[in-house]
Amino acid sequence: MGMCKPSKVKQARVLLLGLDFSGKSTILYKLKHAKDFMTLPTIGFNVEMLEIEKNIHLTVWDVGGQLHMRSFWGHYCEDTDVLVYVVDSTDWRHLEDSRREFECLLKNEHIRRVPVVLLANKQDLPGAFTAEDITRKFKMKKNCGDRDWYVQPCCATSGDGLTEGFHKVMEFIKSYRKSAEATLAFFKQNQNYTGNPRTW
Ligand SMILES: Nc1nc2c(ncn2[C@@H]2O[C@H](COP(=O)(O)OP(=O)(O)O)[C@@H](O)[C@H]2O)c(=O)[nH]1
Ligand SMILES: [Mg+2]
Repeated sequence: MGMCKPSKVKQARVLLLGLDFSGKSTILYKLKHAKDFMTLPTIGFNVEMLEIEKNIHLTVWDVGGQLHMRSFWGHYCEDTDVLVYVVDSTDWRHLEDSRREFECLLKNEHIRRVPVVLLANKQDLPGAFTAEDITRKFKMKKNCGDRDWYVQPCCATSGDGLTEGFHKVMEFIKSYRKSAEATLAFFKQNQNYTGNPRTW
């Protein structure tokens, strides 16, 4: 009887959030299928597995951003490795709303140390705020504290900037897991340790 080889595939979980109409589902399906998709407003959530790098499977949760859905965002935070927050860089009317939701999200205890990639989407449209504008308006330095963070300009419809954004996601996942491993090794010496850090 043959022995099963242990799987080399590693799993990580990415939470894709942002106000409705910011472009989350377009980003998800552009990355998944490399082509344009007609999106409909997301009722509830979409979830897809992406393989940006070989043998690392990202489970990406795209949760609806309508007002009534935002109160559920917190329920999706547990076990998250990276938060990807999408902003419609042209929607100056809702930018403050988006920032407020973002700040509230960062306070969730499950993602207290989780790295953040903010995608400043819709850069193809005239009058879009730049990544630098968004960095300033979202007070990234202050709000993200000592967690890893990065702001990537992108255009979900053409795909520009998405590869760069998700390479940053991969880089953050690896360093996040590495530091979790170090934490685990340190605390394993302590018999009373009952935590469950996110190691591979
Ligand atoms: N011009 C432009 N339109 C975009 C871009 N990203 C998304 N959209 C459009 O914005 C609308 C909302 O996108 P969707 O992915 O459904 O947003 P979601 O509610 O955040 O999932 C759709 O009509 C998309 O085609 C972009 O980068 N540029
Ligand atoms: Mg959607």
